[in-house]
Amino acid sequence: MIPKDHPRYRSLIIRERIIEGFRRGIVSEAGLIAHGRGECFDYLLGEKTHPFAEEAMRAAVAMMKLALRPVISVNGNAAALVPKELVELSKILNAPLEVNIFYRTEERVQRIAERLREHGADEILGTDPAFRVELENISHARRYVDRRGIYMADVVLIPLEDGDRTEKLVEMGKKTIAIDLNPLSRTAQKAHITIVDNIVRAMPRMIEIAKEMDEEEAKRVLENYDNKRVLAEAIRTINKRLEELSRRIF
Ligand code: PTJ
Repeated sequence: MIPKDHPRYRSLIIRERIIEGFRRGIVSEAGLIAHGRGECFDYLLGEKTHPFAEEAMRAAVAMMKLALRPVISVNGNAAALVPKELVELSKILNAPLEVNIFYRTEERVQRIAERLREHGADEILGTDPAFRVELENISHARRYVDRRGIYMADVVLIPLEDGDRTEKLVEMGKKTIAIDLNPLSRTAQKAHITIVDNIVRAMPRMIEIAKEMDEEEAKRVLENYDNKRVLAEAIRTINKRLEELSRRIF
């Protein structure tokens, strides 16, 4: 039990969710490590949503609203941290959820799907071998995608994705939207839209934005969006924060 007055209460509660997800067979071993990396970048960002992330979230929602076949890719960490929000965003944006994991076991695919169902998901892609397609030139398990989902999608939301797959999706002509706390990761750099924020803060905010934004606004938002500028702003923000913190010491 984490005491509420602990200075790092919120971060520790989120960490507990990942550990619980690991115990329930939803999160992979590597998912625990990935979470630690995320925590570190979140610390550098001051554990809050910055204007550059808000801007990227608005562009992300706009892109999904205007898409013909948007899909939300779900891995172990995302399912452990924000299952309810994934289901809600999927329904608002009419974007199916597809379980797509890096460290693939059939059991974990089913556990993740079960968790999404517990939170109200009706249809979940990526679980039925009959619809499985193999992407070429990609060696690990994320080469498997669902024919009705990512394979056909024009826009894919990829929270906490690995670099190889992001590159592959971009190469296939898909618009990709990453949620990644590390603005230097290959995924962050390769995606068309990069939300440098914690998924636990980003998803609820994206739901709010999705409820408010109409098509006209979506078009305007996308026209003015520049991911390179947003990424550079994220890196500069970390840099400024570190300088400030170091000055406080000496
Ligand atoms: O469930 P699986 O098998 O698909 O595996 C999922 C992981 C996350 C293990 C897999 O996709 C992986 O290895 O990813 P990477 O390459 O470690 O990248 C994960 C990225 O997510 C890193 O850049 C982290 O900084 C970032 N990250 C971690 N936690 C969060 C996060 N970004 C946003 N919100 C978080 N809570």
